[in-house]
Amino acid sequence: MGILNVTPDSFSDGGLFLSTEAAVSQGRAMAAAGADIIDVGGESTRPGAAPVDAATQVARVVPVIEVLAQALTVPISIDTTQAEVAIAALDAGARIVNDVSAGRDSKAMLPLLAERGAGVVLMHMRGTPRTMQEDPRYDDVVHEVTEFLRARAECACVAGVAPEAIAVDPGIGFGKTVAQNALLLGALDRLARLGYAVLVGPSKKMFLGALTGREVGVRGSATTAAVALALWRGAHIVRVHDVAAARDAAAVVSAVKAGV
Ligand code: PMM
Repeated sequence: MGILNVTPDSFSDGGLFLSTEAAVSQGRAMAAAGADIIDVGGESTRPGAAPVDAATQVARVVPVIEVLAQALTVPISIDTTQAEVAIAALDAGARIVNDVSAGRDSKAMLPLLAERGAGVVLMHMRGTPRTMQEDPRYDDVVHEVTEFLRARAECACVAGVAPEAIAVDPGIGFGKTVAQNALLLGALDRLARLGYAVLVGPSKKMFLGALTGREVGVRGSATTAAVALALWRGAHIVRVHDVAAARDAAAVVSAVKAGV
């Protein structure tokens, strides 16, 4: 899954793809590099970020999705927690909703996904982007995140979403310490045992900066290492800025997996 943030303030690519032309060209480039999904977002969820209203998100993402959905064969996902934005994105040609609130922000979200037959990513987050990094505590982070995702996936199924349309995501960086992020990456096999597709998004995140001492622009190698470990541990989808590097990591992991 290639990341396409049509935002002025995302932590890594904020402001780079704010014009429709720049965003479309980046979407095409990621598909050419081997992305299987393009994830378009109009709201930054970096720590401390303020919410962006639905109309602003729609104005940012819909023109980009309209062009990419016509131009590409790979599905487009919309990174939003707002049902209003999801409707506009699905109408424009998106087929998956990446909801970092796991259907908790908008009551209308899960019924909408069921009605439209859309795919969905349900992500774990502690608090909100504004507050989530204020002293996150868990007794057993892997257990708590897994049980949260089990419950949210069950809610989605009760609302009528097909189990095979669901991916669950531990939410790397969303209300977790460096150690908690590392524990979750190492335990993706436990998440996979829930029976849903597993998605993970470590790309260039702060915990990789903490582990390597590197600024956001030079976290590529650390990201590739995290991607390889995630795939080895059973992730089915990795959400990344650098699609070519993730593809290379996936090729190596697949070959090694085939041999064991
Ligand atoms: N991370 C960001 C935004 N959306 N969605 C999912 N499902 N998983 C993530 O880890 C995730 C996400 C963080 O911001 P970015 O778009 O700048 O990477």
